[in-house]
Amino acid sequence: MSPLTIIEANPYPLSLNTKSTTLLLIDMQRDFLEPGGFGETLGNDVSLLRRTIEPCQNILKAARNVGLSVIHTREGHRPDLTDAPPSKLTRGKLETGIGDDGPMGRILIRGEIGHDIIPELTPNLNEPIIDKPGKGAFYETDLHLILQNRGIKTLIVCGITTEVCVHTTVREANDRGYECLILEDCVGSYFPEFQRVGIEMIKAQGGIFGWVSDSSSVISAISTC
Ligand code: C5J
Repeated sequence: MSPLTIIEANPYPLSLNTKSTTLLLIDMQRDFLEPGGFGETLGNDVSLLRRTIEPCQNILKAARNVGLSVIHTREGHRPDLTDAPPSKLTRGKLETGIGDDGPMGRILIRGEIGHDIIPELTPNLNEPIIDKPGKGAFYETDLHLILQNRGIKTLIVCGITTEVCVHTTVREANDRGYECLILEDCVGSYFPEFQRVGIEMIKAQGGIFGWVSDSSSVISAISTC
């Protein structure tokens, strides 16, 4: 069977080769998504993010079935916080912020329960996890190196949050020459307006940052490869 397929997408259909495509799942971490986590303690409605879990599970299952490369990311820091810029630690003047004790361990610290990926999307052993100190998955990580070594040209992007880590990563990917396909039902924001505008921005101007599609369109296209 051919690895080439065409995905129904906006602003126009995207041709991709499953051999040079990776599924990138961004920051599907307990502290952002779970009731009682950091995101909820900041006053956010986590159900706005949790609606992405089932479609992400579906696309992850389909990707594994057809042997598509899968990569996960997590946002977080070393326990001594030496990789966290002071500006990131102090901004927001939060009562409980990065590095402080939170409901699921120290907030956004590697190794803590809240920092881990939600159990619904547990990575397989052969799926790299990129631990990133910033919002973008390319900044101070080996993601670009891994993608280059695998001959990856196209990223199918899922995860949270749409306007922060998803957008930053997609912009970084564009500047490095990757094509990005963002799955609208698999990315989420605590702010409905940011979700809507974040998606619009990607596909505006002929797809200035890439294409927008959804999990079922990609699943039906790759399942025939
Ligand atoms: C945020 C993220 N919003 N993963 N992180 O701080 O988007």
